[in-house]
Amino acid sequence: MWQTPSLPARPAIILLVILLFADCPMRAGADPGNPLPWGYELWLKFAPVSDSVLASQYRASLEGIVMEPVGATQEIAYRELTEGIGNMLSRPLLPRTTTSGGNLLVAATLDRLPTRFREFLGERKIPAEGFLIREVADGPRKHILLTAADDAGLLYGAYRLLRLVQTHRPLSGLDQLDAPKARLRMLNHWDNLDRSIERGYAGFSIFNWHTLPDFRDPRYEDYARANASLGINATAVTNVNANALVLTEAYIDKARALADIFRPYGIRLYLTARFSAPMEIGGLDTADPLDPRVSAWWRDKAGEIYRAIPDFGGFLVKANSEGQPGPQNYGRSHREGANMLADALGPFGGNVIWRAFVYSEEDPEDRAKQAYSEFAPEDGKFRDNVLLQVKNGPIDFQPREPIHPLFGAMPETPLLVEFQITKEYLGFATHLAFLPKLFEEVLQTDTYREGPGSTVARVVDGSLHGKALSGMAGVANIGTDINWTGHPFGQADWYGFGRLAWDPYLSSGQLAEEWVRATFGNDPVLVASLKDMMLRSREAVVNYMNPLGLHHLFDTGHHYGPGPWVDDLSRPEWNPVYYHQADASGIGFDRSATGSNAVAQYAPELATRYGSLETCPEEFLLWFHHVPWDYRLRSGHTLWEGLGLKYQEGVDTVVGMLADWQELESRLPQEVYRDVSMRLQIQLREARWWKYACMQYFRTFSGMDFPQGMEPPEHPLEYYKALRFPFAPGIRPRWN
Ligand code: GCV
Repeated sequence: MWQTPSLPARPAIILLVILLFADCPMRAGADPGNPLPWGYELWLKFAPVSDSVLASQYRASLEGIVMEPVGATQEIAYRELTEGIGNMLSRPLLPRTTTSGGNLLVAATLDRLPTRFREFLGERKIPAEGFLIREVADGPRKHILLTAADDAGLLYGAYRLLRLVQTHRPLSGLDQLDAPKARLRMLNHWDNLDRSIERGYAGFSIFNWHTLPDFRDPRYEDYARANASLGINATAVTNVNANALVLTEAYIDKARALADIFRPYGIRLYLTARFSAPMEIGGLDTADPLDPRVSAWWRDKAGEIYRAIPDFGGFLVKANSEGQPGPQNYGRSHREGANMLADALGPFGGNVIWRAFVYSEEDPEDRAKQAYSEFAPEDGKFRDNVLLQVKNGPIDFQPREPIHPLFGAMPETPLLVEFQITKEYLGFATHLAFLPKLFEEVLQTDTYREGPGSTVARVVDGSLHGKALSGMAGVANIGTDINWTGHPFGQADWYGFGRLAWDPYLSSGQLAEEWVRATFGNDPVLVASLKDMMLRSREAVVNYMNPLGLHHLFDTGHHYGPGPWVDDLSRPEWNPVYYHQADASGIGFDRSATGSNAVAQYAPELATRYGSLETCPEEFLLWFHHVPWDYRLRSGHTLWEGLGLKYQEGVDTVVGMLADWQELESRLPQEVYRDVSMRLQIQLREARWWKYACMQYFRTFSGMDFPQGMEPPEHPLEYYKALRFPFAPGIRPRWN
């Protein structure tokens, strides 16, 4: 939800600092005598292996490299392997031939692999973008073989091998055949052409459209590299609340420059298409998708783009949603709009990614039901190159939501699951909330659409309905901040998203551990404590913001902090009171059969589970039910008591996180230690703010005393209601 705000003013000093650091390169021109500030290198530091026994084992396994790179992507793989392994082993990884002595790293795509190494594949086939890394015997010698069917696979395999060494995994007996489970693994940037970022909390956009195409900021390549290291293979670089200008000739040329940089890293560029572009930049008097002049305009536009960017991915479209233009402006359906664009892109191999995030101010139906009602009946009626992009839950990236009912409900339509990596609703860039925990919860939820085991992960990988085209999109949390993500731990969200897009079955625990090892090193105490802290962090945020299934209690527009009392916005569903429905009798949105019946949009197993008070998981209680204040929770507490105690639990978890962090001071780089300490202090203060503000407000309905065990509020309700944040970051500028 957003509202048109006044233009955010940013102090000149912040701009100056950001610009000073904005073009800081990770690789190109990095000066070894002048190390980069902490965080810029992300999880790609490839620091020397500190354990001397392990380091000598690695040195013995990797005595040289046999690789004759062909083309830009293989050159990158070669550079990564030689530099990365050289760094980690504190000695160069020198080129060799297979006839020279020693245990070697042998890396080549299958078509260039020496014949005697092919036999090590056996019957196994390496899929597109996949790779095999295997320790193979060559008489008394043992080589590490890295091979792939294509260049992208070789690059991904190189990053995997680097990760194995970086996280201190053994190479002996290694045998990993891996490939991405989904075809499309994508970032969505909500970046505007003026470099502001809608819901961005880490500075300005890294994409400087003003200086493109001539100025090729080294950061573009560092960005591509970071994505490629995770397997991300697509990016939409402009906001879904789109500006038609990006489709003009000058901007297509700028986009070409970006696409050229991304291409060797296996990344295809997408742009957001404003549906009214034929009018705004094409001189037409309509954007009606059934008007032949409009479809001809889009066909020509597609041709123009593909002449500049032959591997252009396609358009990402937000239409008839939150004020964006779309086919419904002309009485046409989403299907008609999407198919018209698909016909324009189809001849060039492009896709249309059509977002299902729609809800209408004219529609009195429960907002949680509207997307399903709109799209489910259209299944099978979209062109093959249309993907429907569906947010993880039916409302809007809340700290916890049940899964979107569209998952598994459109067997004939390719689907992309959309997550938000930027923390619009999870505390911006000051709160630590490890999002892969949220992503994992969604991915592992069973839709039951094709019987038990029909998880959302199987929607992502396409296996649920045999789809070749499917995947995952994440709204990026990246900006010009020197560490890319503002909060140092925001890097873990980018990392975890990318890894899950590659393999939606990975566990959040594994991802936390990988990231900590790659980022902070392999000190076992650090790894165990940080991993534990990260895995607790998301539930803490749920508890102190939106416990027991409450949702969208955020203050208006900027979504910074609590505003459960807001009831004066023009559209009912923009008001938090719409979502919690607190009154003297209780609290919660009745979406059971006696209420909006949103439960009926799920498969019967979930509909029954969610629809009854007795079986509804308590984490979704107030999402699906309006519950009396004195209702007994499974703990034996009344709902009112349980609510207060959940808020308190969230606060207490942050107290624990801060204490754990403080224990680690001597093991952490000072600048990160200080940075995260300050952010955790803010998080703690704000967790208390959420608890006090919400409980004070809800008490006006429950009329009950605060439960024992909950710290009493610091201020009266009016104090919290009066707080204002006119310059909170991330709001869309007025002119867009
Ligand atoms: C890009 C939410 C956000 C908007 C965002 C929208 C969307 O409503 O508040 O800023 O707009 O989602 O996903 O399109």
